[in-house]
Amino acid sequence: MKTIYLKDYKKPEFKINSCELHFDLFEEFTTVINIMSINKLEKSENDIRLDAMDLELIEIYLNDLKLNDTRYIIGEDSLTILNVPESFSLKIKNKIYPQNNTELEGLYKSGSIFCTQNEPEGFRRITPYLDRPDVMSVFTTTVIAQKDKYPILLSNGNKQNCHDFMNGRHGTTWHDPHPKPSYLFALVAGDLGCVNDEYTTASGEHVELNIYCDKGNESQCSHAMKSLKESMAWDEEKYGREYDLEIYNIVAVDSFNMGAMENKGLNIFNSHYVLADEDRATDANFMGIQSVIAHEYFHNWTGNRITCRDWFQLTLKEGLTVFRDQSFSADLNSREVQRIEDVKGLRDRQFVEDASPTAHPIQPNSYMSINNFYTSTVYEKGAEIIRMIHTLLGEENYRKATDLYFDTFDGQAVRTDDFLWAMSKASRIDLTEFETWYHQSGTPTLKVEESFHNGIYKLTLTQRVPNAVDGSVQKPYYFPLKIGLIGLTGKEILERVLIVSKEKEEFVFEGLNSKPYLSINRDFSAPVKIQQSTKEYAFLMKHDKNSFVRYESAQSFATETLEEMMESGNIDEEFLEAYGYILNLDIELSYKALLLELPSVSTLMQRQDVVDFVPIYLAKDRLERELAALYKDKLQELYKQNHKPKNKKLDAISMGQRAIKNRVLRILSALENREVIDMAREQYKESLTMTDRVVALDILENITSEEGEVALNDFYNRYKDDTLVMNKYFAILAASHRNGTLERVIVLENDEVYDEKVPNLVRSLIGVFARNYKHFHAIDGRGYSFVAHKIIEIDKINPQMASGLASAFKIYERLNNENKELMKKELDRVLAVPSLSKNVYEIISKILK
Ligand code: DPP
Ligand code: ZN
Repeated sequence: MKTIYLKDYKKPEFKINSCELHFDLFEEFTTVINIMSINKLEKSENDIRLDAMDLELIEIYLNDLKLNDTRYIIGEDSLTILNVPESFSLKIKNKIYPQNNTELEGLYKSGSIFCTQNEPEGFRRITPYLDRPDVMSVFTTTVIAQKDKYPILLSNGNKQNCHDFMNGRHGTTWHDPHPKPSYLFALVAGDLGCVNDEYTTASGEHVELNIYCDKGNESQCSHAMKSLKESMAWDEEKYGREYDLEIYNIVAVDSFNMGAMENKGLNIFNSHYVLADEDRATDANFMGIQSVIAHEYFHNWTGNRITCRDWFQLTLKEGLTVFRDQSFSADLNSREVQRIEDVKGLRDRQFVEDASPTAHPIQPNSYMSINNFYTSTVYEKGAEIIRMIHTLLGEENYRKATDLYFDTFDGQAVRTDDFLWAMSKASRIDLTEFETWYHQSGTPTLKVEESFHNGIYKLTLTQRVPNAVDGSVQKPYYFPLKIGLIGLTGKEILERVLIVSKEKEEFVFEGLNSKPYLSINRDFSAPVKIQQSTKEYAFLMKHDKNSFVRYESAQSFATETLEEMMESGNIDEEFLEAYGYILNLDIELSYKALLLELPSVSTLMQRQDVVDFVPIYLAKDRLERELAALYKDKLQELYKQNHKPKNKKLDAISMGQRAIKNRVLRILSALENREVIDMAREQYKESLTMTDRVVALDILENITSEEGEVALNDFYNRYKDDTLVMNKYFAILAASHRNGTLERVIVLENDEVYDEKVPNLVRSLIGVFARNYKHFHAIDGRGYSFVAHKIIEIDKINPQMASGLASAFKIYERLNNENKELMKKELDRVLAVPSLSKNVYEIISKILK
């Protein structure tokens, strides 16, 4: 399979000044007419090679003259027109089959709705084009369809006109004045419900806001609409960026490969990130909607107005936009909880990726399928890199620098280097050494050594940078490290941002009365692992004013306690005591819920040289039981204080109460006794929120068969007509630790609600099962075999979905021999499939290398 390299980048040879598209949508097929006005750029070839996938050509006209087939060549993924003049118009008519498109790239159908997904390379499945982000053009689009079935016809930009035709068909023309690359093109046609609102920009422009969804779901769009308006206001205030069209449309569809897509003026969303009410969505779902709505909106400037020169630059728009949406969520909600959640996500997914054979820099230098690079490295680690720049520059300089970035590059397709140029130029801070973060992979470890003599405290930091995947040695990083020093009584002595740039660094602090306590990597100022021999967790949990380090200390304490248990069987009494201390703290409840959470299996597994899951569970289960038994009364009291089953409000206090109460219930459930079963059963029955219901359901499923069954049946009957909610049902069953989980997953595949063509459902059932460490890695090998079989099957339907599932095997190299052997057999089997997609091939071949 072909590998594409950044070093081979060449500028486009042609410019597409305008692109006029006509879509005639029918039930069996769609015809597309594409009229482009094209100019040769300097040094252009005589032939123009357009990207085209599965092209069924009807006719081509060059400057109004029909071309015969000696004037063009149809290749496997291209259409080449021979001998074109300096400046010409090209009209191409072709036929496509959206109804049969299960890959969900290009134009396809989600249920009865026509919709598109063109990032990164879907547009070439619609019409021949220079389908690359650095070719930007002005689009005018006419969509024609049968009026009763598809009353709503949408595309990018502003609406120009509508026409009714004699035969029951109608058409709408849209014009987008902003030049854009083809990956931002979108089209929707359907019989949709709509929620309408408006927004007035800071400079007084009125914007019509619409959220479209399946009819009947309109009442579930209000949170998304509120989030959209909050995002628009935030971007004006924080970045000085206003919206730039008369209309902003969002459409929710059920079949969507990704979370959402920022098409200019016409965002298309996975309905998971739009639809919500308290009865159907959890608090986490509501937060997810707020952040994804914001993310796609923020792309209007960071992604659309300024886009990427090529796909190797993906983090230019994604890392920056994730940083922006994280900052937005922190401003609107709890800053401390937001930061911890972001770091948790980074460590559970990105750190794992960074330690695997698919590790790559945030700006990769090669790929087979660019679809495989929409990763947590490009997104979440990318956001950490922007956050470090923000820390290095400070708020004021950062704002000057983003202003300069927008002023300089508006309307262009640029590189991460251009972004760094603006950051550096406006702030006068040299970022040359910092650039390493863009080009290296793997997570560095920072070894911390301390000494204290005669009032002088010395901090010695040593960076360990892992080799790249190909074995090459990598350079030390340049980064900001925020630290605090705390006195014996718990009083803060100082807070500093240290600049670490060499492999080994020393920092000296003079005039201290005694050896201070070190609070390191405050707010997680750099995405590194800390290795420290002094253990001052209990002290920091009590006295550190930095909420992140307090959390981190609780996590590290629990992690090391569990590791000690795995090793010797002993439980550290001091940890149990510290846990009791947190239980009694009077702090924000969502934050408290995080402090009480034990480290994830993923966290513990990342620290093992050879991964072995069983001792991890056993230790975790045992520690939870100990804590539940020891603090039973306090836990029950906390539960009672905060269990408000009739309160479904979404304010911070109500959500905090639900968070702590459900955390407590989960801890108590380790006791697996009648009392806790009754508590969960009651909660399931009486609570008005989905947040409470799924926690109760999950607990019942995991600790009882009888009550679990009753609750699951009730849930099924209540929500079976709502596919979005049914994802939760599938996910709870697929994640279950009870015996027989695989058998039940296999039965569920035949459930009438389940559909292998819908990515959300596949992710909820198969994807969640592949992250069920207990059953996926079961040593009879059936978990591996099942998932491998599904990858082969789903690859034929939707390669992107299949390669997503293949990620579960990334842990291969680090497994114990027994599991490794079992996994290898399955990976070999997948790789031997003759028609394997490049998506799956790329992931599995890297894993096996
Ligand atoms: N560009 C999209 C997003 O991250 C993914 N298709 O928002
Ligand atoms: Zn994005």
